[in-house]
Amino acid sequence: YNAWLSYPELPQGSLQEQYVKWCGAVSVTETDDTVQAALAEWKQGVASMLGIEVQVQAEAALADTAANAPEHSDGTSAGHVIAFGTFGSGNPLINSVFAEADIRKVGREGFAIRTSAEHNCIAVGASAPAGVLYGVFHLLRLIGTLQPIAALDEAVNPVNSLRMINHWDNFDGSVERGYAGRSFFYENNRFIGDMERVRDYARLMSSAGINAIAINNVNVHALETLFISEYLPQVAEIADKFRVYGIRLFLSVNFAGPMQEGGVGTADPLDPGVRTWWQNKAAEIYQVIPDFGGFVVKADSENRPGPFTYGRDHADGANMLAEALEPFGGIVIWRCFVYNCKQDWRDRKTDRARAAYDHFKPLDGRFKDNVILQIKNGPMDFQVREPVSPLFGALTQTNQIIEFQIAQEYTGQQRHVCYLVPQWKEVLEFQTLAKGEASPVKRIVDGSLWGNRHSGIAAVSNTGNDINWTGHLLAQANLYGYGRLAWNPELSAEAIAAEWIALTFGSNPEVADVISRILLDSWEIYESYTAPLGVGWMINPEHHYGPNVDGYEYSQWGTYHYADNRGIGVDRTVKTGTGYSAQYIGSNAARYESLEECPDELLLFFHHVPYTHVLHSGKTVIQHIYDTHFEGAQRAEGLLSSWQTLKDKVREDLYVQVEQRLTGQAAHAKEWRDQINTYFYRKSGIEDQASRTIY
Ligand code: GCW
Repeated sequence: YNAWLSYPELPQGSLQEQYVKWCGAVSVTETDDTVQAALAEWKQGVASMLGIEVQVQAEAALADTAANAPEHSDGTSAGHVIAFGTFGSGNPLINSVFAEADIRKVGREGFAIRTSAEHNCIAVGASAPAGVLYGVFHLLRLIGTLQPIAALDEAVNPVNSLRMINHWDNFDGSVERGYAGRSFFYENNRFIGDMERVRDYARLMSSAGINAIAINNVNVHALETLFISEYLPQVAEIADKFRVYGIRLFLSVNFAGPMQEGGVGTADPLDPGVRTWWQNKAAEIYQVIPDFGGFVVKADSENRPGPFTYGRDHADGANMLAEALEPFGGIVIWRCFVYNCKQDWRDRKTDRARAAYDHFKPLDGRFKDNVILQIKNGPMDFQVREPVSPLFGALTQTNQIIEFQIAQEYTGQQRHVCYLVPQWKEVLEFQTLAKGEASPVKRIVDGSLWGNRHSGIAAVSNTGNDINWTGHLLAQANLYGYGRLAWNPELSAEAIAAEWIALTFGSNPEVADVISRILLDSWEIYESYTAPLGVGWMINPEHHYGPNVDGYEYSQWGTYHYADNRGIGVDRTVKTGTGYSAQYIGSNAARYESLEECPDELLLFFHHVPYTHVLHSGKTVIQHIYDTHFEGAQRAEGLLSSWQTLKDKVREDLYVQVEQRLTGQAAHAKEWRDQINTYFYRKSGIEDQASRTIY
């Protein structure tokens, strides 16, 4: 339940002795809730990892912190102290350890940390209370991952200013695409009010670096529409808990709110009555939630209402809401997941992949300064493999954030292990070429490439009321990893995995090796036994779990593979296809357009090819399908056997949970293997070169 904040006891050794020596006493002089939350966390972490009860020093005692004070019998040293607080707030240690030059390096949410020999102190100083909390989590993490702390000296600032989680929780307690039980906010159209759980959630999120959470589904139904009116007091209670942990609360809103709540007969964004309605709403919200983050909006998408009904565009809609929030410093996060979901499969011209760019590129520059466009990482929908959305690079005058999906909707639904940090990193590193070679997605979303006022990363949560939060224990690594990556995209997938493992399972290197391999191989394995070469979507309609090659082939959702007896893939070239490849810049467009140059893993996303087409790997497409599916299912079995080497080495209950899931995955991977292989064998009539069993 405490996940990566369970603070396993540290092994005896020189580092542990060093920590014990330092951690006996703490100096904190501020009463601010957030600083006090940091103190509570510090005490809990130190008690649990090191078995010592931290003494909180009063101000008077601080003065005589003597350099050569005696060692106590429990190994703590009276001379050593940890100090934390905001700069200039009256903690004498913070004020003496940090000079003006240090303070200048620390941003709004950052912190400085230094081991000072002179003061016999490890000081964590920040500009604001949230930075203190991040700094304390940082120090706890250093200890939990067995890093030396005797010579710390750095200033740490988050790279992305918005580090957001989107819940798809509904008021009835269900979670759209939720795979970890039900909502811990709502049940049966009421707020559960379990504030302890909300607080623990806020702790977890804050420790991973999250600073913004939208608590309701982007599909806003009738009752959730009233979150900004009737239910505002309960929403405010959650915001109060979040605030302590440096998290701003956001709400998803219904664009047709003014109509549903009555009074206004339209939701036309240019109608003065509608504008006033939203302005009044904003004022009411800020009365009770003074630091309210703003609105998340899914409009004119998958049957949600929006400005199109009134002949207006997305900029009209977003700007109207932005105007209402502006006086209070709120922002509008407008989603770009807009496409025609009523497509006729016979229509080969309409290409869903093109939609976001076609809708939003022409609006670049028209959005107000407090509007952010939220763009899914790929042009389709969180498939195991997609190219990067071409909107990154195309919008040069608009605030934008990327949207990832921590929930594993299309990547095994938290029944299969699929560590997504490597995928997210690949996306963030993608060179858009928007401003020459130095224009990776990460520099667009952190706001540095175009100098945006608002920037960052959002992701769909994978949590629920399951006791371990994420259903599959190993899916916690995605939640943790997302936060860490949003804080600092330079962290490697390996380093993030190593942190999560140590914080969750303790520091046994053998355990760490096995779990790390499982996590780092898992995305590739999942990809290999599911949809090949970037084609995507071979899943059962609606619930999206399990193989069904033609599940979406004749549907209206715009998600096709066009497999017949000769070949497979979607022709998205300019020359003969939908022209999607031209949405990329320069050599990216050329590479995707070219059958020869297109990377193997995206081949079927961009091209329709015969099964005998030879990949860069030297294999034919059909042989690639057979080989990866046989290997994938085998490697899925391998995940289980690796895990089984950990029996008796990790906590029994944790061991069992994961063993069960991996057993299910191994069996289910065979189902994928056999359905996909059989389908393509029957379509193509081409034998497997290795003559393995295909049904
Ligand atoms: O991935 C799709 C999901 C929908 C979801 C939609 C969206 C919240 O299947 O369940 O709706 O994306 O992102 O809006």
